[in-house]
Formats: sequence, structure tokens, C-alpha cells
Amino acid sequence: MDLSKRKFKEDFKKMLTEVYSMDISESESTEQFFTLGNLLRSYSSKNWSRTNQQYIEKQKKQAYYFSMEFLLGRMLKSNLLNLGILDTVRNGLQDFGIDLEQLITIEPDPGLGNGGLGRLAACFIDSMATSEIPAHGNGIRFKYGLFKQKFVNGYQVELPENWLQNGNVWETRKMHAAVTVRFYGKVWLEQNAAGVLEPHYSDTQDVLAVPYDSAVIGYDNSTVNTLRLWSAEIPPKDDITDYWSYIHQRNQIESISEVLYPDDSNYEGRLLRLKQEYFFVSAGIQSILRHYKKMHLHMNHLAEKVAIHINDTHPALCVPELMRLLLDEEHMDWDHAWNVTVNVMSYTNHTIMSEALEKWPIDMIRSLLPRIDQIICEIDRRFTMKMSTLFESALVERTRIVEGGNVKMAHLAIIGSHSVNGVAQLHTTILKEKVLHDFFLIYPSKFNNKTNGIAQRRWLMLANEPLRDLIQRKIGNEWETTPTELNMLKAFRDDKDTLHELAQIKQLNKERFAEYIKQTMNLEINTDAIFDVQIKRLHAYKRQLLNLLHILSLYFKIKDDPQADIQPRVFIFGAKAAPSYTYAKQIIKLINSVADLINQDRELENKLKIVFVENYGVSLAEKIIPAADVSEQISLASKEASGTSNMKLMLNGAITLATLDGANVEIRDRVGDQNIMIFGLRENEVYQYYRDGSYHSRNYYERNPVLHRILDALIDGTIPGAEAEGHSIFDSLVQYGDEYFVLRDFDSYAAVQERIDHLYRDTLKWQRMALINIAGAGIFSSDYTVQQYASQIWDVSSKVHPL
Ligand code: 26V
Repeated sequence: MDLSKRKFKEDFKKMLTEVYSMDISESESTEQFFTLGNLLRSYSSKNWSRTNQQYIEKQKKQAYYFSMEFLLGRMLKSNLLNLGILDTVRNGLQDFGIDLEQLITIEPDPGLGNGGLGRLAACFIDSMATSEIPAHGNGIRFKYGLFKQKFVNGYQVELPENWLQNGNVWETRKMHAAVTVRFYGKVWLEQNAAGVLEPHYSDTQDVLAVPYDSAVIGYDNSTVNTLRLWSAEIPPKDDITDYWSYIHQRNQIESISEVLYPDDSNYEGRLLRLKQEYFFVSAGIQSILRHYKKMHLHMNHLAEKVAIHINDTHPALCVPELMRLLLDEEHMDWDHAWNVTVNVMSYTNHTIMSEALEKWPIDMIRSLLPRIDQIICEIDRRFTMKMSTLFESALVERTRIVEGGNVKMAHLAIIGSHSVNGVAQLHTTILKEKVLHDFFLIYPSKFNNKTNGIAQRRWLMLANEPLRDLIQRKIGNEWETTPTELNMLKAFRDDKDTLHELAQIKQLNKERFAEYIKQTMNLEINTDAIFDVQIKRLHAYKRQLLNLLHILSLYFKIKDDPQADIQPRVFIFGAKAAPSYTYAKQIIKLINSVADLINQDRELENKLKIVFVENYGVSLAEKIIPAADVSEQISLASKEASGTSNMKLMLNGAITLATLDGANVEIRDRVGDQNIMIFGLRENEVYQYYRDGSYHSRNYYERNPVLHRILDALIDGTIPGAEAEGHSIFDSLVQYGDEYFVLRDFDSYAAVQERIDHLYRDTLKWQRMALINIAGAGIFSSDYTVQQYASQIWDVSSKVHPL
């Protein structure tokens, strides 16, 4: 938008007076932040309503991204950037003596997601608005986001994340758009006067779903889409007979949107979670149908105007819920309703870890959602009947939805969707050939790949302004909306000045991060060291342990020979463990204890440090990623569906140290073997081990003296404070078979780490690798990913054409 500094300053002063009756000298950061937030809302409101009007007038097909999680991060700077007024506002505020960077920190970081899946949803809605795709987010307005992590004596402690405490400046409560969601009760079918079967309900518990809408502002265009998050409330009542039972009921209802579940690694059949899933699914679909009806089209044509995306299985109840509404409310017959439903729905799988696959006890669904239970059983019955005529019975048994007293949510999502995708090429191949092979035999044409992506606006333009400026000076700014233009940077691969500038920027970012660590952790880190970064949820398959064992090997190397020729390193970790994931929490404690051991040892001063940041999340990622030299992507091959921090780190010039897992494979294809450090078992080798059962981790302990010594350190008192954890982790690796092949991959990991040690010393060579990575990262923009979803799955328009 066009906005002069003068106009902005006027508007800001006016808004401050209107909202707080203050002038600038009286105001504090909080008032200034809310004033600026309100101003941005007013700046984007015209485009927001115009976008919606246009979608209606042109009867545009719209997509709805249903996701339990949207891990947005702070929105102030992002909204300023997308409106094109970041510099104007920064300068204007400066004239008032207000520092924008400081104001930014006033905004709470809403942690409405666990990790990659939630962050992907956030990158997607940014990219959808930027690519002018008519698509909106639908989710839950959790009162509490993912827990706040603290370390007490090296142990993770969880605290509530009350992000709404001071209100959320970006949202609008839309009471007129509230809908009712029914739980429990009895349901029976009766013929009406016209002879049509209609469901009747008694004794239901009704919940009012109230939407809160936020604007999703496109970058440098006039599109403003909507993120709709639902909050659970007790429906208004005129007569309250028993006050205390009313309060009790209200609390029970409000608990539905109270808190995000923090376990992204283990399925838990908790009733409240099932309530959450049905709650936002039912509310979202009811609201979509309401909107659709305004177009006065027949429900048979729904799929021409509406696409619904099921982000992992959490919203898989979309399938029976749309069926319910079409059958019961719209009186469609089964076959037509089914045809519409399958054409509307599409589903993304985000994990092959079997322990995370959702399945709900059918009895639980029957009592909580009696009508949905009937519909699921009917879908299952028809599926098995039809498939039994075409496939062997064993295959049909393996693919049915209701099995062993459970409803398998992935099966429901696959059967009820026209498209099923994985999130990286390797992941999709594994789905087709292994995990979902039975379904691939039944529905080969449903399967497709959509490699994940990241929003280059947040992860480069906002997080790394010095790098953004350099890129702009070298190749202009086409890449901001056509990210493969970053390729043009390759022209500077041998330009010493550019490479030196790149080195300087990295140095600057490292110094900024070091300053932050000094302030927050009171820890000095050597900015000449390699900043080696592993940031992601703590999970055994991601192998933070492999990283730690290698750190211990460096520790011994220096202790044995203080003159050892080792490039100084700072190992940076950020990771939350699910509160009930004991092993992951033990690993956190062990890393923190090793950190204490190393960081307090004067002999290691400036050579080795471990920084384990507390409460890793989007805001911390924005600080760490620009400062990273090495990106650790070391999951056991076949286990990480895609990874997205790998993309963010490469875009910021870090060199990837990786197994050939998830999207690392595509990153390697992009930058070439010389510009990425690959090690470890390949996916087919892992599967070979599974088949022949020939991995015996104890042999590695017994036959490899380096490993032997490191592993002994876990149990011989070398690491004070983590004796219990050390024993338990030792046992998991040596006694209990080392499920994720940590010991098997250790040597090859240590070998590439040594190569990195040497490569880093040649600054020009290192920066050339960094440059190739930045140049090659464009293809991993979520702009391309969502454009492919739009054209290949949702069949909705987008401005920019896919690659
Ligand atoms: C799973 C569950 C299981 C049931 C209870 C609650 C809960 C909450 C979240 C999840 C999500 C697990 C799947 C996930 O986050 N996958 C990650 O998706 C990223 C985006 O596609 C991908 O880059 C990561 O590789 C993948 O681990």
C-alpha cells in the first residue's frame, strides 16, 4: 500500500488518542504496540472485505485448510512487510523515539502448534494469500498454546502458555457466524411426511462454536484471506434452573478449546482430544455450507466451489461430517453425497511413525458422536462390500476403517478423499511402497507428492534483513515473489567480494545471537566458532543423541590433547519434549548435564560450548537460523517425513549435515553432493536391517573403542548430575537394540563432522557452499507448494503459475 511517513505518523497519533486518550510521551510500549496493531487492521480492512466480496461475486472456488494447528509466530512485522510499509513505519516510529524491534517483542508468540505440521500450515496461509489463491485456514482458538518450557536443574518443566492474557489484537470475534455443534445424546431415524428418513436427537450436549477471524495479508498484493479459529462456549440460555450445574457445564464446554495437546509423537485416545477434532471440523463445515448456500447452487455442485483439505488425520472427521450434513440436512441420497464428499476432500499424511497414527475406540465415537458413528460404519460397510468383489479378502481386512474395535483415521481420510499426498518425494514413495501400499493398490491415482516448503518472507526477508539487503543489491527483488530467481546468485559463486560480504553477514548474525545468549543465559560464546544447530522437537528418531555422542567425542579429544587441532564449535540445541515422553526428557537432561560439564571447563573455553535454549519456538528460530553455520538434519533415514527447518537453514546459508531422509534428498539433488554433507544408512539399508534383523548395537559398543569410551561416560560418573538418565540411555543403546541405529551411524557421522571442521577453515570455499545453498533454496518456497496444491489437488485459481 501507499503510505507516506507523514501520513503514518498522523494516523498513529490519532489512533493512540482514540484508543487510549494518550499522546506519545505518555504512552508505553504496550499501548504503542496495540495502537500499531489496530492501525494495521484498519489499513487492511478494505482489502479484506473486497477480497471476500470478489470471491462471492465471481463465485470463485475456495479451498479451506483444516488444521488442528497453526503455528503463526508473531504477526506484527510480517503484516508490516506484507503491506509494504515496514520501512515507512520503522522510520516513522523512530521519529517518535520508538524502536520497532522493541515493540515487536511486546506481542506474545502464539504457540498454537507442536512443530513442523503447525508451522507448515502457517507458511501455507501466508503463501496462499501471496499467490492470490482463494483459500482460508480453519482451526481452533486454543486459550493455551504449546506449554512454555523451563529448565530446572537441567530437567524440562512445563508451564502454561497464556498467550491471550492481554488480548489478541489481530482477531475479530464473529458472533453472528457462530454455529452449534452437537455431542452425546441419542439419535434415531424417522420418516417424515414426504417419506424421507430424518434423524431425531434427544439429550444432546450442545456447544456454541464462536469464530474468531484474522486477516491473512498477501505480500505486495491486495488479497486478504481469512484464518478462522473456533472457540467453544456454552449456548445462551434464558432459564438457568441450577446455577452450579450451569457453571460446571460451562467449564466442561469451554475446556474443548482450552489447550493444545502437546504430544506429537504418540497417539493417546483421550476423549477431550476427540471432542476438539469434531468441534472444529463440524463448525468449519457448517460455516462453509452456510456460505455456499448464499450462491443458491445445488449441493450436487459443492465440489465445484469448495475444496476441503485435511491436514494429517486430526480433521479426518470432515468425511463423515460432510456426509451427515448432506444426508440429514440437505436430504441427498447416499451415492450423490458420497460422490460430492470425495470430490471435496483431500488429505495429507505427515508421518510414518506408527505410534502417532490416530485410531479411536468405536465405543467412544458411538457415545460421543452417535450419528457420526452410524455414518462411519456405513462408509466402512460399503467400502468392504465393494472392495471384496475386486481384491483378496486379506487386503480388504487390512484397509477397512473399523477394525479391532477401533476407527482408523488415516483409512477414513484416504477412503473419503480424492487425493492423498506425502510431504517429500522419499516420504511419498515410502507411503506408496510400504506404509500405505495396500491403499496404493486400491487407489493408485489418488497418491501424489507435494514436497513441503517455507515462506521466504518470514524466514529470510524478516529474520535476516542483512542477507536480504545483500541479495537485493546483487539480483534485485524478483525472488521475493518468484523465489527460484535466487538461482541468479550462482553468478557470484567465484566473486570474492560477494563471498566476503556473505561471511560478514553471517558473522554479524552470530554476534547478535551471541549477545542475546549473553543477555538471556549469561553465557559467553565464541563467535569465531562453528555454530552448529539442531532445532526441532525432541524425538528419538531425530537423533539428538547422535549429535550429543559426537560432542562427547570432541570433549575427549580436547581433554586428551589440549593442543588438538580442532575448529572451535558452539553446539546449539532447541527442543521441547512431550510432557509424557520420558525418554525424550531424559535426553534433554543429559544434554543439559553435558552442557554444564563442558561449559564450566576452563580448558575448553572458546573451543567447545553447548547452548540449549529454553522454550524453543518460532521467535527463537528467527534468531537462531540466521546465525547458523551447520544445519543438523540427522534423523534415521526413512523416519522424517520431510523436515522444514532444513529448508529454513539452507536459505540462510547454513550447510546441511544430513542423512538421506525426507526433503534432505531433494536438497542434495538441488545443491549437489559437494555442497551438502551426507552420511549414514540409506532408507533401503534401514529396511534391509528390519527384514533380516541383523543389527546388533552391542557389537558397535564392544568393537569400537571410541564409541565404547563415550558410552561408558554415560554410566561411569563422567557426567555429573545425569547418572540415572545416563544409565537409562546407555541401556537403550547397548542393551535394548538401539531402535534408531545411533551407534550404527556414529562413525560415518563423526567422519563428516571432521570434514566440516576442515572445510570451515577455508572461508571462501565455505561461503561458496553457503551461496549455492541460498541460491538453491528458492524451489523450497511454500509459494510453489501451495500453487501445486491449488492446481493439482484443489482445482482453485492462483496468480503465479506452478513450476
Ligand atoms: C501428531 C499427533 C498425534 C496424536 C496426538 C497429537 C498429535 C499432534 C501432532 C501430530 C503431528 C505429527 C506429525 C508431524 O508433525 N509431522 C511433521 O510434519 C512436518 C510437516 O509436513 C514434516 O516436515 C515433519 O518431517 C513431520 O515430522
